[in-house]
Formats: sequence, structure tokens, C-alpha cells
Amino acid sequence: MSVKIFETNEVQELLKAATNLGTAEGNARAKAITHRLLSDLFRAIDELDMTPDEIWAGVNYLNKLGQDGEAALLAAGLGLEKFLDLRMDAADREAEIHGGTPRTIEGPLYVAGALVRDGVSRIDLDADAAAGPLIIRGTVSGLDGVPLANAVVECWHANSSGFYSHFDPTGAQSDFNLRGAVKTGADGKYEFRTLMPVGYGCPPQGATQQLLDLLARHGNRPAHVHFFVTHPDTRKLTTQINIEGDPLIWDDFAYATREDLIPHVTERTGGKALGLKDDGYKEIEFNFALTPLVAGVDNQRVSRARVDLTESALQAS
Ligand code: MBD
Ligand code: FE
Repeated sequence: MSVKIFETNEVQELLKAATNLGTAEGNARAKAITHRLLSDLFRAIDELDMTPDEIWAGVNYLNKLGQDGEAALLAAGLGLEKFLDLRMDAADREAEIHGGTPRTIEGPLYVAGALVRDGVSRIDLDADAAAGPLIIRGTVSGLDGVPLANAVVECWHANSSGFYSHFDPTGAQSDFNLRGAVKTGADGKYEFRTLMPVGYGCPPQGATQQLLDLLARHGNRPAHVHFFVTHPDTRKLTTQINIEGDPLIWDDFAYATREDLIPHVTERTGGKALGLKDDGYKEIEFNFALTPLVAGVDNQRVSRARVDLTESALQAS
């Protein structure tokens, strides 16, 4: 069977009816987007001759995806989140906004509400025998290189099992383990004292890995650390650094690696005097350069569903 009915009046009318295109009621943007996406799906069913079995497998897949809570994970794995970055990069070029630390994807595992400390924060709350100490430090500046006071650097990363607090399937971590926030002083400096992360892997029984298996793709990320960097006079930066030497750096299932986001890791001693668990520790220096507001507006703030464990959010729930 290879029928092509997409262009028929009956199907075109069906698409219009299903999205209520003929009326002024409803949300015009939602109607336009739904009509377009549904049309593209119908056309694809025609052109690829998708069978009913395939369609129902896909519908059931969406149910599993939601049950597993993995829609945002799949968005990262299919490059949708990367595509949004590429569009923001292109928009910046078009607006002649150049320079600054490169953006890269947020991913699905941020939790709002980490305690904000001045200058330095120790964020390894839970013991992790397999992880050695790591200090990440640097300066936040504007494009002119002048250090910015009152910038807030938020950071979050995985433990030595590749698990994030609040999303750890073993339930082993305290709420804000390996998550922190630091406010800079006049020198623009921030420092996180933490433990070396290990790369993330998609839940093996989850919907995301199920599709990746069909595509013969792995669901792993290299070891990395996420950052939000905010300041009242600049645009919010969403980025990550990778841990140098990880074999998956250029084979990230979420496509987040960028050339300028792989800082050197230096071996240091003197950790005991700093209160670290070992005297030998690793240090990463990574400086953030933030870009100015656009006509007074931060056009880099992305609204999306996030876990929010701030005081007020807890009280409201
Ligand atoms: C992660 O830690 C992550 O950063 C992304 C993008 C996807 C899954 C897990
Ligand atoms: Fe991550």
C-alpha cells in the first residue's frame, strides 16, 4: 500500500477542523503551531507509508516518555536543545553580538534554590569515596574584561556514579548535594569546592534509551559541570564545562561540547589546608565573560519547567 492522500480536500479540511483554524477563538499561536506540526506528521505518514502498528507504537511511546518523566531528556538526546542553542548563536550573529563565553544547553537536571554564598562555596554535602576533590574557580567579567561584582554563579553536577541530587535513582544524595551558588565581590571571583564528577548515562530502562537503542546510539555524556551566570547588567549565561580527558568529550549524546568549554585540569597539593578531603586535588580555572543586555533586555532567559526548592516554593506547595 502506498497511498498519498495528504493533499486531498478531505484531509486538509480535517487538519483545519482538528486545530479549529476557521475561528478567531482560542490561542492563535497554539493553533498555528499545532496545525503545522500535525500537517507535517500527516505528510510524513503518507510519504513514509507509516503503518498503523508504527503509529500506535509511537503513541504508546509518548505515554512511556511521560511516565518516565523523560521528555526533556529526549529533547537533549535528539539534538532539539542543541538546535535551540544554534538558533540563539545565529540570532546573536545577526544582531552583531560577538564574544563572551559560549552558551551550551541547560539539560533537564537543574534545581532552583541553592544557598547563595559570597565568593566561595563548598558544595559536596555527602561523602563520595570514589570522587577526589575538585576546585573550580575563576572570574566573572563583562566583554571588556572588567570584573563584575554581584554576579551570581550557579553550578550543578553529578557525583562519582553520574547521578545528580534530587534525580538520583538510588535516593542516596541530600537535596542540594553538588549544587551551589556564589555571589562575586568587587574582584569578580567565584570558587566552588567540590568533588570530581563522572559522566551521566540515560536510565537504561527509560524511554529515551529505548529510542536511542533503535538508532544504535549510546545515551552517555562526558563528565561535565553546569553553570548559570547572572548579573543585573548582562544577559544570563547558560553553559557547561567538560572535564578534560574524558573519552566522550566529542561523543556527547546531548551534543553540548564546545571547543572553548574544555578547560585544563591542574594537579595541586595543599587541599588539607583548605579543608578538602585529600591533600592532592584537581583545579580548574574557568573565567566567564558575559554579554550586554539587548536594548535593556535579557533575551537569554529561558522559561521552562524546573524543580524549584526555594523557601517560597516549598511554602506554596
Ligand atoms: C545531564 O546531566 C545533562 O546535562 C543532559 C543535557 C542530559 C542528561 C543528563
Ligand atoms: Fe548534566
